[in-house]
Amino acid sequence: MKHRRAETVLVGDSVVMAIVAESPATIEAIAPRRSLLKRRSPGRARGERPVAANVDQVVVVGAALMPAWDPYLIDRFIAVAEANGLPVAVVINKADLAPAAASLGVPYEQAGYQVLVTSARGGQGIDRLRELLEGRVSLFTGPTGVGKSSLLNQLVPGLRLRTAEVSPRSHAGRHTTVAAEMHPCVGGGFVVDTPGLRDVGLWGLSPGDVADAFPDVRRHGAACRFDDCRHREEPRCAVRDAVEAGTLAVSRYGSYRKMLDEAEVAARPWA
Ligand SMILES: Nc1nc2c(ncn2[C@@H]2O[C@H](COP(=O)(O)OP(=O)(O)OP(=O)(O)O)[C@@H](O)[C@H]2O)c(=O)[nH]1
Ligand SMILES: [Mg+2]
Ligand SMILES: [Zn+2]
Repeated sequence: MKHRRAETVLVGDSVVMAIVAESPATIEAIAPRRSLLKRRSPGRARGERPVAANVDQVVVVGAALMPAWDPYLIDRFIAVAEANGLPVAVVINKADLAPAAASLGVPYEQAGYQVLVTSARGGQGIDRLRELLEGRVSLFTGPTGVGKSSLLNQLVPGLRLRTAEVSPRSHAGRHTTVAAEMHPCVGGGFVVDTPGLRDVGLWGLSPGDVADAFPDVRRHGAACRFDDCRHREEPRCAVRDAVEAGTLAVSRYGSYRKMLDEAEVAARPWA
């Protein structure tokens, strides 16, 4: 396929292989994909980068501490999965370092996401996480150094993915995982470990796509006065009301506004 410059084979693809006697096996075709996760290439303004095929759900992992929980970054990871049409679960790892870790999950629970509080060190939440993964293809994503590989090492007996201490000075991760890799789970299903990112691009989501990538904003927005309300300064905006009432987290609303601004700038023809 490489010689024919056909489509790139991705982690998670089912392929047709030709195995002829002693010669090396070759991939002849890629089976139709039931899903495709892609995001923007770092640096390149509008290039898309496919990450994995046939993923059933995206598990967005953050650390309660070291590195500190970053709601905006987490919301961006969630939005990329939503924009790819994939279900999302949120994991708050390193709970052993932060007694109040569970409170970080409130904005996502309000949004309707399943939230798991875990510790790859102490073992907290690992059984529930294993249940979440059973029988499905799950992709772990999130910032670098939050413990994605460490969690997978706890979940899958015999797996020894490389992990590394976060920098003691900056508390930042070190980009230890360098490529997406898929591994079988015990209860059936597969997990895909991916390299952590410092940021994740939105690859030219239109402003309308941004609203769609925030199911909680969309849900509250159904009651806005104007059908085309973008939930900024418009009168009788049900989304702003929800923020005021505490049913939509300020952080979620702030992330939506920032990403909407970004999408509008990117959509300008001269940008
Ligand atoms: N205290 C504590 N440390 C953890 C936990 N999970 C992971 N760590 C540590 O955090 C550091 C980073 O863990 P990794 O598993 O390499 O993180 P990662 O998310 O895979 O990072 P990248 O591959 O760079 O994306 C390692 O030193 C782990 O031992 C946890 O639950 N509690
Ligand atoms: Mg890793
Ligand atoms: Zn509105």
